[in-house]
Amino acid sequence: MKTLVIVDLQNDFLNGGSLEIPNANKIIKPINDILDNYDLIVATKDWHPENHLSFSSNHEGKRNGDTIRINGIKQVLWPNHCIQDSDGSNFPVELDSNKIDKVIYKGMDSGIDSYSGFFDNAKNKSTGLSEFLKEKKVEKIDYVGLATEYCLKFTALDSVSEGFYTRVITKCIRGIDSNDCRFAFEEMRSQGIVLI
Ligand code: VGL
Ligand code: ZN
Repeated sequence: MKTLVIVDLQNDFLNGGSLEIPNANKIIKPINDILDNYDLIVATKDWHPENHLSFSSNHEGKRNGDTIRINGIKQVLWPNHCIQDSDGSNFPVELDSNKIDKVIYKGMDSGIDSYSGFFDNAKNKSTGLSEFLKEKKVEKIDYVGLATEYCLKFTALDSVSEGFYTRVITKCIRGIDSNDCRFAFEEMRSQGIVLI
């Protein structure tokens, strides 16, 4: 079963969004163009409550980009983004989202972030993605989406550790910081992820 996972392709990460990623809109058309190559299309959605710990607005005296440490886990602070049922959490209208078979939600627990589409950042709780894919007998997965050095990377790394043959389609991803993206590419490659 040819399977594609689209990571966090949501308005808040796109042009004009609260956590806008440079040139992110450029991946929408190339993603639309490959959708018909797949038998199964899954999308993840960052899906935060308003009181989520990753929002700097929920920490007095903190600003976007600051980092805090909670229960031993480093947390970058972000602008409010992808709040449940807000327009910023929606797929962009330009995406052929009618072709998506399953949406996996993550980041709902106000006390912990979830960059990966598989597990929260403490690796304590599954989102159900791995169980869903294994039930469908999926063995190989291609990944596209946002952001290269955060949710895309952590999702792909967990994909490998869950035993899936994992590829990332590089023309269909974008990141926040070009240096961090270079490190992310190296890390993904070193873990056996195929970058195409
Ligand atoms: C993401 C920062 C905060 C992502 C999500 O989708 O890469 N980045 N929440
Ligand atoms: Zn988030």
